[in-house]
Amino acid sequence: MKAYLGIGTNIGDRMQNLQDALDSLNLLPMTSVIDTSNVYETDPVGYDNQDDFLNIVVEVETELNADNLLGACLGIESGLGRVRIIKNGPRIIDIDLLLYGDETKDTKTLILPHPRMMERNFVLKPLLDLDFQCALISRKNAEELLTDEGVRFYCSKDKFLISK
Ligand code: GSY
Repeated sequence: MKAYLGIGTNIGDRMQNLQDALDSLNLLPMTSVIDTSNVYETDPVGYDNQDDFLNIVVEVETELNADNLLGACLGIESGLGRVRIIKNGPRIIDIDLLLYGDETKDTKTLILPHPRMMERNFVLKPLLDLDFQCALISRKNAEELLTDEGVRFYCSKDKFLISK
């Protein structure tokens, strides 16, 4: 199954945090990173008094089901040192499951598509770098909602080393 993950970081060496997250995703069973967006520097959303984020969106191919993929992402966040102190506050790494194929879901632990993804320029801008296909969300709809506010190109995806 093809899935899209939104990744954000605003503590420490942000590019290294993104690379570490990509390496960890590639180490998951039955899962490969297929492509990543370019990197965007973005104004914090939800809690202003914190540093700017770097954000990317990543396409993975996985045989894990959506719940197990989400669990694996939470495990990667913990493994990379994320601690939850302030709601919407600074974080070494945040990995959100945005889309899992064309699956819709609404449980206590997982809502698909991600309920706030279409309101967030820091998700839409990198998502549109990718050749994403999803019956639930059209490119046109994402393009119409994107405003570019608070989102700046930071560097090319070529800075990442993706090796399986
Ligand atoms: O939901 C992801 C974590 N997050 C971010 C983020 O990744 N980027 C920006 N710009 N703001 C954010 N607020 C939260 S919470």
